[in-house]
Amino acid sequence: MEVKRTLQVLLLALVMMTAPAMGSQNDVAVGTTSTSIPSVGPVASVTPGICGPIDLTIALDDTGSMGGAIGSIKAELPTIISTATTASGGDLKVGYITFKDDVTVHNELTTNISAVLASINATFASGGAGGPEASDEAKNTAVNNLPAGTRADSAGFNGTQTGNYTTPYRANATKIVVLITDAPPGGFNDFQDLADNIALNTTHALTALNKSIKVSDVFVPTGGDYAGQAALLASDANISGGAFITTAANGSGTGEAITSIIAACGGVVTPSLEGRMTGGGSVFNGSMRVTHGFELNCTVSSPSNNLQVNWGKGNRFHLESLTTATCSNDPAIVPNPPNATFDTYVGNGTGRYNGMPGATAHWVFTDAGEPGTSDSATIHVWDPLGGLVLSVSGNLSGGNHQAHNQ
Ligand SMILES: [Ca+2]
Ligand SMILES: [Ca+2]
Ligand SMILES: [Ca+2]
Repeated sequence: MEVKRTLQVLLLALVMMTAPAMGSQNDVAVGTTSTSIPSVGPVASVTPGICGPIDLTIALDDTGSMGGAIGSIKAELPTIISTATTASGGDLKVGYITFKDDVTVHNELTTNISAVLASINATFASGGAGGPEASDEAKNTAVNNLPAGTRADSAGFNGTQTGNYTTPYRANATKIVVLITDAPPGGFNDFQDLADNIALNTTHALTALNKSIKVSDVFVPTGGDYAGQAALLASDANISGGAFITTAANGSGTGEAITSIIAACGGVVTPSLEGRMTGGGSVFNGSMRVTHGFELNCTVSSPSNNLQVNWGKGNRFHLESLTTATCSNDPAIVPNPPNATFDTYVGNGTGRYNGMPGATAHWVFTDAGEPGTSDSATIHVWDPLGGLVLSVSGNLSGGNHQAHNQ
């Protein structure tokens, strides 16, 4: 906030220099000077140029339930753009895509920000038919720079993208995609096929990771988390290093979420700390006990990573490959930190679900000291077809997590 204050002081000084001297009683001139302030734009609390050049894609669910979120974005637009302009050092391109059960490109990545603003301000919530929306295909368009036309989605159902999105991201740019939705992914057929889940949080997420595009997901729980979409979106964001943000159910905070993602150059900027976490225990999903045991390094390339999860009537996940690992210190967790410089482990990996290869998992383990009753575990497991087969979160009921620096 110190930067913001400094900029405000500078702005004030500028106004003072250009304004007539105080006490000149020239009210008209002073008034004219005052009304010129908004044309400068809101002062963003980011360091100028901190992200380098930015290529930003906004992919927005504009179906009937999204009215509150769309209103929030329109209200926040000046701040969103001023933040992006400041963070990019004035080297900004923005693209704009909307989706229902199809995909519409309004603006390819462009420096013509006014045109993008006009498109967003002309957006209104309508349609969408059933709950699922084509967020996975909008992400496909954004990450793979797809041309207009009819194509098959990941489940084999044909649908339409209107407008090209073929202007590539610049090699030297910080590449950011922000996806905003309240719905589970549906591809083009208005049905949440398992392949749609895989497309959203695995296929396109890994493509984004490979292309250094940070995909952040903003979840607007207008109808709650009725189809596991929050976990799908969270896992998707985590894979490419983006942020996952849940807004209020009425959509307020959506615009601010976009601003905060841009101010962080696309999402998570905290580098992973060194170390490893070990332990295990039980958490409950209703009356179902979920047990886990692990030894996980904070570096993906480390050799000896293992994680085993068991639940229900003989269900199990066995980690085979660690995809991402982030160790960080959460100031809200005490002791702060425990006997290590971090207390939180966020990971993604692939492995076997009930013996079948190709399953994926996302987890967050925390260590809040000894004994382990304040430690927590959040675990999501998807089967090889992308179906969510486990979603559990809570404090340990028996067991312990321990963070180590070595
Ligand atoms: Ca739909
Ligand atoms: Ca579908
Ligand atoms: Ca512990």
